[in-house]
Amino acid sequence: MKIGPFAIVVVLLVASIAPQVTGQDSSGSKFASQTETQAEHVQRMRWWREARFGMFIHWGLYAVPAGEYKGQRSDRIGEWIMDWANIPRSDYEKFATEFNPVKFNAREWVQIAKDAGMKYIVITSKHHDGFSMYGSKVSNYDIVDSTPFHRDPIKELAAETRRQGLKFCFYYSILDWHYPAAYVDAAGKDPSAGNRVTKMKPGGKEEYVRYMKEQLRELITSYDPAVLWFDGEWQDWWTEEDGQDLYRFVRGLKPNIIINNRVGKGRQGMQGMSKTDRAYSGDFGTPEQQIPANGLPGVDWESCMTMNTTWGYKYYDDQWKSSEVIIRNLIDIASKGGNYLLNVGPTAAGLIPAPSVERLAAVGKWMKVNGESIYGTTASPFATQLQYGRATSKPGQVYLHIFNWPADGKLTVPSWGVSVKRAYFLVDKGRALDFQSASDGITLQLGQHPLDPIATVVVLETTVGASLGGRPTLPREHLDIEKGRPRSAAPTNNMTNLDLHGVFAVPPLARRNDQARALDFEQNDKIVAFIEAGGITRLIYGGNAFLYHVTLAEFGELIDWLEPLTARLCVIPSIGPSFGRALDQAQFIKRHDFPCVMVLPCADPRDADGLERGYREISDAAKTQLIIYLKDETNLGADHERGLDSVAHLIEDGICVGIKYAVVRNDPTIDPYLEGLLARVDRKYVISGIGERPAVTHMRDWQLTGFTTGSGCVAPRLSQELFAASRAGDFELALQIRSNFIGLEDLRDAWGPARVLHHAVELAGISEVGPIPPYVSGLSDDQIEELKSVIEQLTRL
Ligand code: FHN
Repeated sequence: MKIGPFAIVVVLLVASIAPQVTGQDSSGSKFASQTETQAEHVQRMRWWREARFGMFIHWGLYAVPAGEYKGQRSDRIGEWIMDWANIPRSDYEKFATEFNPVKFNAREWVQIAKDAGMKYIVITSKHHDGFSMYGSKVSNYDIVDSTPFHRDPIKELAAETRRQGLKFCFYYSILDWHYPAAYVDAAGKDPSAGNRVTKMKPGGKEEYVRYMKEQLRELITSYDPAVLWFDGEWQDWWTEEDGQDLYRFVRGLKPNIIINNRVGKGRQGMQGMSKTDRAYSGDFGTPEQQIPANGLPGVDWESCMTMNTTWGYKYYDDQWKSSEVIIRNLIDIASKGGNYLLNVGPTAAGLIPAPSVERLAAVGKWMKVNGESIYGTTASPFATQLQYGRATSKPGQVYLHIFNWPADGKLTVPSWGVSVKRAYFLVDKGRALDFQSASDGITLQLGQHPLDPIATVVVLETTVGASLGGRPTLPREHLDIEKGRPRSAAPTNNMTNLDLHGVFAVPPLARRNDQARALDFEQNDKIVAFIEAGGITRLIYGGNAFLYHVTLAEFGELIDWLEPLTARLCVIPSIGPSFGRALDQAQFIKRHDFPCVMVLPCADPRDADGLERGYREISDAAKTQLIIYLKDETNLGADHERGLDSVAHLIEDGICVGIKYAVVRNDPTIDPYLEGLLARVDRKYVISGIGERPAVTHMRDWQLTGFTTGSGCVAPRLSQELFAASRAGDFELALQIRSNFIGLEDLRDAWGPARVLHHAVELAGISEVGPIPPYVSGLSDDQIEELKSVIEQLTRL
């Protein structure tokens, strides 16, 4: 066996760089990527988003000294021993001769991960020490060529991971303390030792990038990883452009691979999320050893964490987290819409330390019973953190994870705009829990003792019978025959404390391209899925869906299709605009349980008193409360003041729970009518109702709660970001994001908002939309051509 100098074989390659386009990645920043529509992006990220829990494996030569070098120990992380013990390269290389993990057993490792409930494994193919843990053809400083082991554990692990149905992924360090052209220029440090920052000899970086690409090519073509988890990108010689180039190179080799944001320079330190001041590369944020305070709607992120205080094995580090802490971390992270990448640091003999195995088994025991409340879930629907635990959600279910059991066995759950049909312990689906509903939420009777001291999961079902195979099993007397649902004490709807703080998408309505122009719900599902994937959980079906012109029969179909969505989304249909039509439509609404309905603005004969009486009758007929849509100062009649008074009355009496304010102003900072409205009603009831153009001004200068958006149906993530920036008070960023929408908003204002949006969704590749119903005509070919380029611009962001 040959001992140093270890050779690095550099192959000059013809880099196949794909065309440079910009896009917006799910780590919140814009990125350079292959041409990928948002829908394709959603598809590529799907498995990862549903997985929620993975194993990180830091294994390498540093497991040989195991945290001690010539009697020197440190409380620093073990895999950095070449740095903190100032070990010159030639000395560190000697660890390879002692690295012989004969006890390594891929089947056992994968079994431990699988039994813990983990869905993917990310292993260090090469860490900062530059040692390749696989058989590399471009370096013999690897486990096959330079250790007595002479086996390729990565090959065995990749095969076994697939055999047991998990996803196999790689960690790869951009920082490489072993690369010949790299050196350390720091006081007291050996130039060939490890160090946080290294420098490159002239021409060394270009050479190293070629070497890295050759290693990544062999890693991807030989082992087919599902994720590339880069690290060590903080070197001064590494740039965002390098990151974008490497991102493209890797996606060029495997288009559906997922790459973390440490490929480029976007990461904000250990907080891990990407900055948003420009385009950054990467598909997800990487908080390290921490969990974000709040989730970030629409942003993919994964928190990586050690089980003790080191990533690489240190024989004396026994500061192990308890399994309770680990399980609650997993729940906390899932409740904020993130993934948990939990680390193990195997020994040089090839064993995962027993304390890790024990804790993973305990996590697995909990996941065996409660996995459903983690996998494939999305973030908590509640506006604020629950004091007694966390929540995750899925279509038709919200999972409460109770950490702190209520002394009196009663638990209050705040309303989130959706009504609860049934509640039960996840471990005992057959036994319904009693609960009382009130306007601000429900109170559950849980009983005296937790079923699991770490986290007891209660399921709140928001669609009758979902967990019992879809058929209602409740006794007839419990069923409100007319509504076909449990007779609950709750008022007819639960919008009283509607949370208008957010983005409401106002989607178009797809129709079949046939004589009948029937509503096409297969395509409408796609539009909803796309909007939801962008992080928007609130929908208003109104003008953009041409509800002014739907037939009553179509309205009935639409309502039947919308109702199941209410289980996971806040869905608001519209009725009217005329009184008679609204009353007819109310017959459909009252049979379902929408949080409220919006009344389309009336341009027919009307006056304030008449309208107020009409709205009260409509609300009563529909058995729900209303959002009033103000598109013009005369919508409430010629007497503006009187009109605003009537709105104030309707709010006071709980008939109206929100106002969609959509009166267009050239300068929305000057708006006496809005001033008059806000002088009468609390601004928490008023939402900016005309898309991104005035939204920032409305939220900044008028403190309106949120905004509705049509264009956001084509770029939901961007709308979410505009809202998040505004909510955070970063209006400069919000205005920057807003600027991306102006192109489309201009065309919508010029040619008709709903008309343009209808075509825009199809041009964006989100769904087919079919014809626009009569009374409104489609766009001309020239207009569509012009719109196409605007959409291409927006959807690439
Ligand atoms: O320096 C590395 C460290 O060794 C470890 O790999 C962690 C894992 O995320 N990342 C770096 C520190 O940010």
